[in-house]
Amino acid sequence: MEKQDYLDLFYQMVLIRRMEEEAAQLYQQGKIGGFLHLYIGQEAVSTGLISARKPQDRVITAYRDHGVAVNTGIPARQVMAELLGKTSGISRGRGGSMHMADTEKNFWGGHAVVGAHLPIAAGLALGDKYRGADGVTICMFGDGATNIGFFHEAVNLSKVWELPVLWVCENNQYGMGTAVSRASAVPEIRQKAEGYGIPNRRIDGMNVLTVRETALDVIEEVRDGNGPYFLEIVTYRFRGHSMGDPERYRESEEIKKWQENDPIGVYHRHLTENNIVSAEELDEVERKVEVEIQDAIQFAENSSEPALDELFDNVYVKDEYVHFS
Ligand SMILES: Cc1ncc(C[n+]2csc(CCOP(=O)(O)OP(=O)(O)O)c2C)c(N)n1
Ligand SMILES: [Mg+2]
Repeated sequence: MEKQDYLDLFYQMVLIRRMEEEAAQLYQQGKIGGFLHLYIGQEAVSTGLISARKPQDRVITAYRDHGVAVNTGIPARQVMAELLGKTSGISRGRGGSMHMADTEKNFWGGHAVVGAHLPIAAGLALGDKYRGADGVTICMFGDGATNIGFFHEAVNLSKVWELPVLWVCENNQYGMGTAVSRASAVPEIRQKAEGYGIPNRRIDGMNVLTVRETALDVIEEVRDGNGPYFLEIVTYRFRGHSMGDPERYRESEEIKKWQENDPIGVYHRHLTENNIVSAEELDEVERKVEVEIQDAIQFAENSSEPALDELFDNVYVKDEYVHFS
């Protein structure tokens, strides 16, 4: 990695963190409607993972998707505008927090129904295999999603058909207020991949370089035609499940313990202690992010809302487009 690559990973993680801290404020002010699931604490997962993909590799995830949107190259302005439901947002203000997507960047969303995007991922991968394309579909989902039928159907079929898909479980220890130990029959989520004969690994998700290096390896393994691979990435969300979660299911001591391993702090120490970049250079990145975030908020606030007469656009297929014969 060049120095600029190291700085870029830091930039992306700080951008996600600051963007979401501001989003939380905007939510409190009533400027964001619907749900808001923050990714704070998990930034190293999508940043490391997506830094390892090639442009032909597809990315698809659940509703905790703001970080993934940034990592796939969607500007902070368009993410922020989408959160505020504005036409300048990446989904033209129709999707909001849970439905960011940009297929030109090979980012296939943002999905709100737990587990429902896993069969879609299998379908994307089947499409690539069928056409002889060399893309890998990277499908991210939570630990909770692995207890749902969609997961088992999609993961099973991916092995039967040897699909080019990288399954990535972000094990943040909880599905809403339910701890993994109360919902999963096996303590390590990766064990579920064993049942389907899929090679797998469980790794530390608080270290962006661990995630990146592992992803570089396994994405190429999938690309080489070896069928699916399963990664369990162990991480933690520092905030509630969504805004307004009273968090009665965990102790503040537990949160504090994980915060000692804040992925941004861990990476900052790694970079400075190994003299890869200086603390001043990292301060400079943080200043740059601050300007970008303030600009994104202004842009979002000043953008217009979708017009009322467009309410049903893109909802129903118009008659003239339907040709059954
Ligand atoms: C099919 C379905 N069932 C229930 C819900 C409600 N729900 C939303 S998020 C969630 C927990 C999912 O946990 P996990 O997959 O671990 O993701 P995390 O929120 O931790 O990122 C549930 C049960 C839903 N959205 N869809
Ligand atoms: Mg979870």
